[in-house]
Amino acid sequence: MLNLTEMTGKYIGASEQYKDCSVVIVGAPMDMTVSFRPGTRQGPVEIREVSEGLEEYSLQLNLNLSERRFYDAGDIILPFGNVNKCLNCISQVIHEIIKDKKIPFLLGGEHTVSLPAIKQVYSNYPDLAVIHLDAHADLRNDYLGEEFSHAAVIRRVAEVIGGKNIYQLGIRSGIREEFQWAENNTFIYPGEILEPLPDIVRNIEKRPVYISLDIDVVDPAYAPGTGTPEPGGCNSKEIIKALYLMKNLNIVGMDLVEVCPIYDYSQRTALLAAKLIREAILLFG
Ligand SMILES: [Mn+2]
Repeated sequence: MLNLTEMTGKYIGASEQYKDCSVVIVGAPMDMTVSFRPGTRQGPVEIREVSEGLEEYSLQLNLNLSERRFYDAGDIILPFGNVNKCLNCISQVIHEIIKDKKIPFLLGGEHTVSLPAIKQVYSNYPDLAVIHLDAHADLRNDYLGEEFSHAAVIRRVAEVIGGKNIYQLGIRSGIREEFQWAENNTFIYPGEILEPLPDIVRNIEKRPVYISLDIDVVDPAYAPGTGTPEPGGCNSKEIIKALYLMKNLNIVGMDLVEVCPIYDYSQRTALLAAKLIREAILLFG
């Protein structure tokens, strides 16, 4: 049974039993390589806390969390200061969840935490496709010489799973080289999330799919609590709808990263994240 840290608050409606659950929520409170404003290590705790403010029932889906069995394993204990060791710790936990034939829902933390998670999921599902929702391309070769950085995470993922298995949506920020690289190496849809999704879903509906959702894909007006906000994004309703458009996909893993509570005075970012997790549990659990 996976029980990583003692927790005061779990995600709303989480089961006490690991064994029978289909989805396992786990936090990766890492924020060491961020390029602008740190603080995402508090993200997982905050998302759980505000989840208490949500109903367990989703009107749009006509489903209740009590109709799904999911477990909240707490946060992974990370040796801060050593990026490689942190990524290894995350890798081991995701490995365990996958081995138990469950779907990991990883809460960041910075986006770098997606790399070990996707690698582990990919090792079990070699036909994996990744849907990457983000304001930033995250395709830099390195950031200030560091190859393991939240600004380079999708480039690292592409090196493992092949860029043509990655669909990048909502992207509106990066350096020219990233977009040139994306042209030839990934499927990128700058600035758009809803328009390209139906076609993408049709293309990958027979494959296992991992969703990597950087909360900064949403406009800072709706999600100000993040380390690298970028104006010009989608609204809350649109990002929720994006999940609904993916309802027929075989989701085998997901992460939601970059929620940064110290810039989230109204808690609206964490609340949006908590709602996205609820809908994802109901859709994919
Ligand atoms: Mn990102």
